[in-house]
Amino acid sequence: MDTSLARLSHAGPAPHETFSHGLTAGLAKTPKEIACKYFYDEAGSHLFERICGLPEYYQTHTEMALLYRHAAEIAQLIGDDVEIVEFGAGSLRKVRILLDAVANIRAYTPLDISGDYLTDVVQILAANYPALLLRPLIADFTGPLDMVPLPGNPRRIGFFPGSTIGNFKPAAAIALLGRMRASLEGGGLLIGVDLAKDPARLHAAYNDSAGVTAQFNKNLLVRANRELGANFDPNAFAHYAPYNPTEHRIEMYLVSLKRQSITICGKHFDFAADEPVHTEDSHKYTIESFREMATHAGFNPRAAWTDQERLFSMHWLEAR
Ligand code: AVI
Repeated sequence: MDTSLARLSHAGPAPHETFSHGLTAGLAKTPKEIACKYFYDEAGSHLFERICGLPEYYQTHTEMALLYRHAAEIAQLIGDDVEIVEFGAGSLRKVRILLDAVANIRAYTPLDISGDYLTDVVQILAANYPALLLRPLIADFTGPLDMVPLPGNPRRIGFFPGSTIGNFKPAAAIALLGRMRASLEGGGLLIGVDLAKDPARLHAAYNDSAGVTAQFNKNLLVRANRELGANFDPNAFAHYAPYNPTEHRIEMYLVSLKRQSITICGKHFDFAADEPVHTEDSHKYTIESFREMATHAGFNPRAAWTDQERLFSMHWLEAR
């Protein structure tokens, strides 16, 4: 590996983005909410990995199958002499499909808020792809996206799998796609998007029989207890994840099972019996509705791939 560019650039979270600030600000709102970015501490990331392997959670294996099946066509659209920029902590299994299919990748730039995750990525990939230039970047991809150009300006290709775009409300999703588009400087974006489907299928995916999604949701409370000395009893909250067909999204909540008062960092929060705390939205699109959204963000949508059951989609978008 060429280590000259593999130094981790570090920004660190601004004070208003820390878990303690985000949690207490969200619980002070009416209705109460906790931002879904706080799911992903170490325990939460492991729980999410387990979700990805659940039989009900069709998204991960369907997306992997799409990537394998269409790798040659995707590689042709991407072209060669490119820099691949991955937005957020992805599964290395997914990006490897691209690294193996695309000819002559100049650099791989994984962008994530977790330095530990990036260190692991660099170690694993450096061993397997010794000729690849790795330049991990510690950054929040929802913020400004400034990347130093590589010598010779290879075409920039964004990779944003896993339908993480669905966790943003449509207006915020368009804004995020717009910032990604600007950072790609005329390149392209390969993005995975979950599709609207039978609500029963969606409901099962977010209410799995093994209870892993419930544990993932309640990990927010466990994390608050561990990191901030809060006194949540996770058993006094229920995991609730209905599908909202009007907004085309799964909504996740933690519902207080009784009247209770919780102390976090010296602040008191009262919960009524049956009071919900909103923890996540996961929007579902049709291929057409997503292409329309991408167009609003300044992309020209080109190819789109889906599976036989039309569960999940991959899109190739060109930056205007
Ligand atoms: C990361 N994100 C796309 C997942 C989703 O499906 O919205 C997070 C998740 N929440 C519950 N299960 C999985």
